[in-house]
Amino acid sequence: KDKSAIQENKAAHKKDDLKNKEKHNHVISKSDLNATKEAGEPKPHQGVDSLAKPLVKRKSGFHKVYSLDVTGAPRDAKAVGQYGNAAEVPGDKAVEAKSRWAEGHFNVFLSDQIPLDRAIPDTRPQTCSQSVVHNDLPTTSVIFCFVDEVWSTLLRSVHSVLNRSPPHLLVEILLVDDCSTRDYLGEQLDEYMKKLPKVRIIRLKERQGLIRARLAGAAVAKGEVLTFLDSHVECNVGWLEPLLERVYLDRRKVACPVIEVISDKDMSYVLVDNFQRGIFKWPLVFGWNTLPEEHIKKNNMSVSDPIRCPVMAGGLFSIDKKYFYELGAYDPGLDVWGGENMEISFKIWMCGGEIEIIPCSRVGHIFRGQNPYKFPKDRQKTVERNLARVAEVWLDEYKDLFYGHGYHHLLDRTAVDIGDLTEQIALRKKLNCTSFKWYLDNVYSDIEAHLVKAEGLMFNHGLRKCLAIHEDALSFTICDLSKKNQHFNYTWVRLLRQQDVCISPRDQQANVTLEPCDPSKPLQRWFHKPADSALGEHLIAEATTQHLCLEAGLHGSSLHLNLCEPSNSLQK
Ligand code: LR7
Ligand code: MN
Repeated sequence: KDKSAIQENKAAHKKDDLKNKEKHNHVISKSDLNATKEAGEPKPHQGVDSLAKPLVKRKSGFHKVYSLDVTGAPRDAKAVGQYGNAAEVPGDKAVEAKSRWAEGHFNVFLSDQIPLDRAIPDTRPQTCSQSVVHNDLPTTSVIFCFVDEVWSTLLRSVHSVLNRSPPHLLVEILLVDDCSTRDYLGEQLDEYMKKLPKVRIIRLKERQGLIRARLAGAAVAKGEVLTFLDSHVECNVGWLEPLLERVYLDRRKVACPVIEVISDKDMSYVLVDNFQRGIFKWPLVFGWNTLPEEHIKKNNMSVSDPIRCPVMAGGLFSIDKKYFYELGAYDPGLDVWGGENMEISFKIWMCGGEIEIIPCSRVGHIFRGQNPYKFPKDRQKTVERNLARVAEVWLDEYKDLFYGHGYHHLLDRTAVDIGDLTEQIALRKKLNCTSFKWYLDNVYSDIEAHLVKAEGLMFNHGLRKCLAIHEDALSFTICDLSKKNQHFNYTWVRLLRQQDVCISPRDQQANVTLEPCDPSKPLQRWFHKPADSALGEHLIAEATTQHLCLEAGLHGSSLHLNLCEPSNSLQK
């Protein structure tokens, strides 16, 4: 198959309904395998030097994916942690190991014992070593940004890329130092990297956070594809080509490896379950879940097929460089850590791209319980501010679900400054991106995303009548489900709403009226005390100094606030 055939396939692909895209993953047929002969077929764990015929870039055709590992048979088979095995702290070193934990929030002592080029088990699904990729894959720059990374993990990350990436595809490794404070990351690192011609170090004068640090790396990258990695990883055999292949097939595909686990305790390399995809739960919390069984069956998926992901984990992915900039890269207003994975994920899906996990590409990552570096400002505040920026720009009316799951306080913009969003909003418009509702319907249809927390009638137990809006005023009347003016929403941001008007105390006084809804007004927020609480079901006006309860007037013609009383049925 020549390249033009593939391109035709690509064109057809773009028109397809997103839901059907998986079916087109395999554009390479078995007969293509013949083409690999020409290019030579390296065996797993074969050294770079022994490649039968190094590929010349820009030659059409295919080859079997290079299962490179220059360590081949490892130099020291008996070394600590070799082959990704668990390492153990000797009894007399336990105190030392413990005291060094905080340097990286993992077992730094053990990491320092393990060879920088250790072998790890090839955990790819069986078919992966036989799969074929194009000879003329795009080149890549690998970007590691780091702050105060542990020496041995940083170096092991770099060596795993150098040892397991086809040299002709790896233009460079960019190490972006986000203003580290540790001595060894200065001259000592410069010295070390002088020996590795592909490695360039970029020093940021001020701490920028990982988002702007990545942007600094991307800005100087020379490769056609940007490959971002965390600075405590080990790339597995054959990790790179399957990622670049996806970008080659469609430059709007953003490819992520399967992220495996390097144990923070014993540094062993642990493989993860198949069919995992990246998702989020409210309030924009990243997580993993297994593809539903029926989805796997319906699409006849094998363990090596790409997996569409509603969101990516954030740290490890390949993206076409030009496409990254077309998308406006990251919102540079995001600080330090967090939320950028949501931002780039929504942006990719809503503006014409796709995110996939590629099971034939696997990278180990040390998952840590805590960030081992300082946040210039409060950590919690930094992350929630980032998330609020993302919610405001990308979530449309669904942003209420974000705020409504524990972030109500962010709505008060006099207390919380989330910065200027003009450019981000303009960008979304310019790119002509779809709505968040489209994203939910087409990319992540199994998330729970009801726009309001509750809807229906507001029945008062004391009067045994329902609240209604009649002639722009509130009053109680015989309950009737068919009457629109008795329908209220209780929104995620705690408004009691009918169309555009909301129930609101008149300042701090006892009277309650209707006002145009405005979630930034704390006075309009009602805390709902659920029915199963000892106090019974109440609606408490949040912003009143005494936390007053909503109460029906005796004759049903009014609504007011009063001191909360558990036994007062007019408050229920
Ligand atoms: O201020 C900073 N400057 C930096 O350069 C803070 C961090 N960094 C570097 C840091 O040294 C590291 O190399 O940025 C990288 C990521 O930071 P981590 O390792 O502390 O992040 P994490 O692994 O805890 O978190 C995940 O979510 C982050 C949200 O902002 C980023 O997207 C990380 O890249 C991401 N990591 C992964 O996706 C790996 C798998 C984790 C999961 C699930
Ligand atoms: Mn990490």
